This record gives sequence, C-alpha cells and structure tokens, in this order.
Amino acid sequence: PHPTPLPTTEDLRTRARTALDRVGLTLPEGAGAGPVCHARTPITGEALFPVPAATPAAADRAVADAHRAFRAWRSTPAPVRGELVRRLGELLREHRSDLADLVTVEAGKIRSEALGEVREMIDICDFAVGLSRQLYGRTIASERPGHRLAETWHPLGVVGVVSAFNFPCAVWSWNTAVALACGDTVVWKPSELTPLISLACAHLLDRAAADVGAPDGVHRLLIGDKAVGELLVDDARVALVSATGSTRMGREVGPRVAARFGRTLLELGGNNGAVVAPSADLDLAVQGIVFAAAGTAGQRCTTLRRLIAHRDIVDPLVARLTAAYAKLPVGDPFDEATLVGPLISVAALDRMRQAVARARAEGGKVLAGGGRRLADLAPDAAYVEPVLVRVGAGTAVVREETFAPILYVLTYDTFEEAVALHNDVPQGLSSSIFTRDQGEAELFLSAEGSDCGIANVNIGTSGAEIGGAFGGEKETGGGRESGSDAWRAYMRSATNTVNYSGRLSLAQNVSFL
Ligand code: UN1
Repeated sequence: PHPTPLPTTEDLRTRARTALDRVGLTLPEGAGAGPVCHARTPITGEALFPVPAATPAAADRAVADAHRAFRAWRSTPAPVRGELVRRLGELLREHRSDLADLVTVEAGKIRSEALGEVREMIDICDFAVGLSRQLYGRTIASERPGHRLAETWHPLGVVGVVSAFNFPCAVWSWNTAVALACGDTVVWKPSELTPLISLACAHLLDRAAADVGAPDGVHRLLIGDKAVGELLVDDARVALVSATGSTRMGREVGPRVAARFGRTLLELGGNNGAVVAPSADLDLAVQGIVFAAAGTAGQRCTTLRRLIAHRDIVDPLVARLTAAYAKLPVGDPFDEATLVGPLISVAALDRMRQAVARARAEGGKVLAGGGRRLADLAPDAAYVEPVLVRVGAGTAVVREETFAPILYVLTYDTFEEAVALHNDVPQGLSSSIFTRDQGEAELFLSAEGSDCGIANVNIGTSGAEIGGAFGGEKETGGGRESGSDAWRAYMRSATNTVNYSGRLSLAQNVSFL
C-alpha cells in the first residue's frame, strides 16, 4: 500500500505550466490548426495538453535554417562557440528544478533521478566549453625533408538528433553541447512522448543564443512523429544523424542514412549483464544491482537486465535481493519516499508481462515482484513492482531487451563460463563485474572479457559519468557520444601536407620527370 495518493492530472498540468512559465515559455491555448502532439504524463497515464507539431514544410525550413546557420557558425572561432554552450549551462543551472519537474511529469522519473538527468546536461555543457579550446589535431612526422604533415578538424554540418523518452533531455544535451562546440548546427527530433521538456530545453538554448549573439538557426526543434524523424534521416543536408532508441529503429535509420553517404551515430538497445563472483562484497553488490535493475523503473538503456551469479553465492545473493525488492517503494515519483515511478505506458507493462510469461514458459521462476500497483487509482498508468526471475542458461527471452524492470538471474561455475554467458547476447552496451579478485576484474576488462562499450568493476551497469565516451558494440550500434574523444564523430578531419622545402619530392620515393 502506498502512503500518499497520486497527484491528479490537473495538479500535473499546473506543475508543467508553472515550470514552462518559469523558463519563459508560454504555450498557446489550444493547439491551432496544424498537426498536434499530445503531451501526457505516465503518473496518471492521462493527456496534459496538445502541443503544435511540425508539418513537413516546417521540418524542411528547420533543416534549411540550420544549414544556412552552419555557414556562419563553422567560421566562428571555437572558443567563441563555447560561449553559447557556457550560457546554456548557466540557464540550465538556473532552471534545474523546473526542468526536473518536466522530466518527472513526462517521463515519470523520481525527483533525484530527474535532477540527476539535468545535472548531466550541466556537466556536458561544462565539458563542451572546455572542449571548445581543445579540438586538437596532431602533426605527424613526414617521411620527406622540408614537409609538414598535419591533421586538422573541421565542423561537419547539420546534426540531426533523434532522442528517446527515457532520457528526454540529457541525450539531446550530450549531442547538442558537443556539436555546437564543434561548429555544427543541430535539428532535434525528440520522442513524441516528451514534447514539454523538449520545448523547455529548446527555449533555453534560444535564450542562450540571443544572449551571446549566435546566428539564428544554430538549432531547431521538430516536434512530431516518426515521419518527421524520417525527413531528417533522408535529408542530404543533414551530415550526421545521431539516433538513440531501439535496435529496430537503428536497423531502419542506419542503411537509409548510409544510402546517401551520410554519417550515423547509433545508440540502440542494451541487454546489460553483471557477473557476481564468489569473492564479491555482497552488501555492495546488492546495492549496485538494485539501483541498476530497478532504478528508473528499468527504463535506462544501461539498466541491468541479466545477473550472472556464481553457484556458491547465488542463493544468499538472491535472498538479499528478494528482501530488497520486497521493500522497494513504488508510486508517485514526486513523493520523496518513492524509488520506482511508473512505466511510460500500459503498453510497456503489457510487454513486461509478456516477457515474464515467456520466461516462465521456458522454466523460469519468479522470485520477487511483478505485481501491478495503483491500478484502482490510475487505471491508465502502469505502476509495477520490479521483478526478479531465476532462469536457466539458454532461456530465449533473456536475449531480448524488454524496457521494464525485469532482472533475470543466471548461474555459472567457471569464470570462462561467466564471460561466455555474459557476451552471448546480440547487444553490447554496458556490463559489470562484482569481485574482489583483481585478476578476474582485469580479465573482465581485457580484450577477452566483456565485449561491451562500457565495462565496470564493483559498480552497476547504469549511471555513467559524462566524461567517458558512451555507447556500445554489436546491435547497440557502435556509436560513442558524450565525453572522451566522442567529439570526433561531430567533425571531419583533413590531412594536410605542406612542402616548405622549395623542391618537389614525392612520397614512397617515387621518381617522375
Ligand atoms: C539512456 O538510457 O539512454 O549511464 C542513457 C546512464 C546514463 C545515461 C543513460 N548516464 O545510465
């Protein structure tokens, strides 16, 4: 039983309007004549208000504006471009609480996770401001006397950003802060499920652009459905399509962009595993596992979905997890006591139930959770207890990503078996090992260990810092965004050979004339 009732949809409408007002955005009453997107809240599962969406003609204009602005932006010195990102970071700091409110209203995240998502935006702005003075190219020792060989990095063009509901603003900011510092302009197609937070972010970037005098068109927002996203995918003026979402989406986007020789940066499904070795600190492991598996109601691409536990510790580990799962407070994400908010939709809950049913049909056993909550108060919302399911190796449903809090528990005997089990899924985003055996930890991080883009020791699979590159291998799509040298995907390199010798000498010792 939940201690407090849910807020009403009217409360949430007021909350959303107040947050939008505070960032300086007044939505028109009613949606007007054109296409419409309905802002909703998973907290009650009901519609908030209609928001105007982009027509194909408006989408075309947005790309044209960004394409035009690119000509001015690419020649703006990078540290001056950094000023725009710095100003955006200041506005995000000022409106941290308002933006977090919108994330909670539209995505259902609990308060600390919603604030954490906004924190990620502020952090990447800081990172990108620094980056604006560090877009380094290398010089290379030439094989010829009197020659200089160098690598120069130039802005790429318009970046199309397609983002998902579960990180409705951070993923935009990773792409946008870095792209703007790199001299690109951005057209953003957010999830249809989160138009309000998108409008708020875009408005703050408009304000930042006006404050620092950046060219109009340095960014554009396109609210709309899949068809609007497809316009970005197929538009030759969009140099890079950075898309976050399902593997199914990536399978469509990748070849379509490749067919016009555009570039893609794909962040697709994860099916993240954690190995728990016999030497693991089980208290630490339980905390790390519960956050990674049940946090964000299992709706992160980095969510822990597969626990690979050594046979000697699987029973005590499962006993502790079962106890922890039984106590997880599920409910209103605005309530400070809640740890698990709603799933995004009743359809997501149906998919979760189908996956659990399939696991059972394959011999799996539900150890904890799985019950629906608050259906009487909010029949259109999807509150569910995170579920723990023990399965045998080879259970087919374990190979699929179900975007819900299901943790499958598998057992291993030898370390080699653990790594093989771990890598035996089509996805390759995040991974971790809980162990106090240093050799084992290093092996897990080595070339013969985890095959993922993220591999951790004694910490769960989710909650990466922005300073590292973020992304994964195999069906996760291979893209890297955020920190480290992910910026290179947003620029093009040119190799320069400069002959200052006054004589022509050919490479590879070729003689001619
Ligand atoms: C996502 O779920 O799309 O590592 C991104 C994490 C977050 C980002 C997740 N920093 O869990």
